[in-house]
Amino acid sequence: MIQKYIFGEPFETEAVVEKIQAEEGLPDIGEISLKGGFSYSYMMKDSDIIYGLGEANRGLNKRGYRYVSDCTDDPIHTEDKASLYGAHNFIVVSGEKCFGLFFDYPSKITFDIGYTRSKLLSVSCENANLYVYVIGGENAYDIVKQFRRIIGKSYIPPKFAFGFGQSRWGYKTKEDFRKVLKGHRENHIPLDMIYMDIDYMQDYKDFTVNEDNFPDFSEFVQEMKDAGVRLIPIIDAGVKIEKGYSVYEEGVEKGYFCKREDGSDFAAAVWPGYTHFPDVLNKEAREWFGSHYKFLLDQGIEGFWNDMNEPAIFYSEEGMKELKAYIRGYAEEKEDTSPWELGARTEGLANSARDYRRFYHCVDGKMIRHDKVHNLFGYNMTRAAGEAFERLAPDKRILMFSRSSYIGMHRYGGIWTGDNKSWWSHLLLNIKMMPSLNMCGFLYIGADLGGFGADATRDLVLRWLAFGVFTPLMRNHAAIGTREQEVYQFEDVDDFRGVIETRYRLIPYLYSVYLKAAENDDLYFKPLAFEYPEDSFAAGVEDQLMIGEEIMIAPVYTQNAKGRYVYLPEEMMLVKFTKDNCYTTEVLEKGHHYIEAALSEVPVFIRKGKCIPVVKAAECVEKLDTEHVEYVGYEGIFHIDNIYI
Ligand code: MIG
Repeated sequence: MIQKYIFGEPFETEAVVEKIQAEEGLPDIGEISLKGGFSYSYMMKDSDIIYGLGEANRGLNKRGYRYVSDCTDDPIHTEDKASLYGAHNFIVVSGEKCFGLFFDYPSKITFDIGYTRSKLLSVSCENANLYVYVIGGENAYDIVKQFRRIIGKSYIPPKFAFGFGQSRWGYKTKEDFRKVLKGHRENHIPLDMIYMDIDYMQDYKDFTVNEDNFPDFSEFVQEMKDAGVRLIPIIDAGVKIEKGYSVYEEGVEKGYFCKREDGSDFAAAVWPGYTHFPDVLNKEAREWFGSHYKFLLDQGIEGFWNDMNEPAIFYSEEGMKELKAYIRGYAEEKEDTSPWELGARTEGLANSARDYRRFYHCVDGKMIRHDKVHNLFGYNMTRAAGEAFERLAPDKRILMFSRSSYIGMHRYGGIWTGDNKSWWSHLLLNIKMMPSLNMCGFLYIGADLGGFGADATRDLVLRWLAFGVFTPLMRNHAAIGTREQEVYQFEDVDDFRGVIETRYRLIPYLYSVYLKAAENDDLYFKPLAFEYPEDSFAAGVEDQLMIGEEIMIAPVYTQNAKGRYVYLPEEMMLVKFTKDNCYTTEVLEKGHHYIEAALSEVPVFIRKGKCIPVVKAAECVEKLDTEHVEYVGYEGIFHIDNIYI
């Protein structure tokens, strides 16, 4: 049962697509106060678990901390951070009483989940203009599925997007891309995608390609495709201000950029220098921006990643002016001011709340200040692309994922979890975040495997890839200036081959699980508690995940570990996928086990009575031989009509 409540005059985010009649009065669970904004409070029982919040920090159970939905480009995801790139305001209270809550509010909103007071769940925001949905159901799993139904079907990527992707910020020339291809093909490590980061563009201009490096871009795209690899270019939010650059000139002429209060186009510096932001909340501007993806589609491109769409701002013209004035004053008059203050002001230039109040969107003829709808920018940039693909390539699936997002965007693309680091703790964070994202509709998801910032180690990359075998998006990505972490750069590449080949052996199975989840508003990754609600130990397990209806995974995420303890909520068959397309099996009793796993091995636990289809690895998805399928697991029948091979 779903109840909808209206407070004030909410902005239509279009997160929810099902028409629901609004209720009179207030929800009968918890309390609502409209004094000085909006706040919802509920006293949690000791045993209540709080699920949800999608792309958020810390655990699967969100209890014990506070989270702020406020899409932020912050590349240092330490434990104390309250905001990441996404805003996913859906939670489920799971205990004696079970209910879900969705706060459809496009600006900053705080979830204090037993942080200020250990039993108090409090959700608050500045303006009391929002929709609140209260979702009843038998249990947390049921509530999640009902929520998923009202927000509409999740995005489905093309099948090649289940292959392995290699990325690094810094690849620039054809040779850089050919080197990656060669590194994989010569070492017989499967590869389906190479990502093009900002350096493929001409001066970081969206929908351009560097002419010197790629004088014949479509031929190069084809050359790669002939070798089984798709090039996947990045698109940034800001459009470079440059005379003669058609995207800029059109946007100015048509009035499709975000404007200042005085009607002039707002300028924010990002990679290209000063840029304007396309007003993707404005329907016509969104259509216009989306149409530009055609430039790359026409050259054979079949996938994109949308970046910097919080939107990230290095500094604005106004911010720079203020800083300069401050420095002048500092030098001349304020010698007693702390130099730290000067540093803080410089740092505070980026992604500043002041800048987010300096520009406006035009929605249905009304000007809306950006900060009031801040969390919708990435969503609508990706929606621009998704809607354009429906027009430009209606019969084709296009790969699309974004950095910033809001619920609703899951219908148009997936997400990657942004600038993590080559830290073991971020591998664990990656594991815990996946089911939460699924609960909010995002199915095509993954983190930068091996870690984006900081220097990776060989064992970290291997362990992270072994988890990445199961994330729909399986991409190794790293920042410029960090240690090279392409898999063929390391010693004993056959270990890497073993892990990545395991992914390819499982693609028919994993893609099937994905399609079923997308079609049935279901989860791809589930917490153990969703499958074993009666098992009180399983309720607390956060580092093992259920996938589909057949398997459980328990990734190793500590350095130098030979394996790890795994809890089996029922008897299961341990299948260890090993190098050279081999595997071993062993049936294990319900309970606790220490499971060893070498760096090249990928353990999978098959549920009692189930089995999964496994094929032989190939160099790319298209070359998988799906005629010869082996069923691994308990003897029995895997319903053929349920797999999409
Ligand atoms: O300010 O395009 O999260 O994946 O490599 C950094 C360069 C901009 C941030 C993305 C990252 C990408 C990087 N971008």
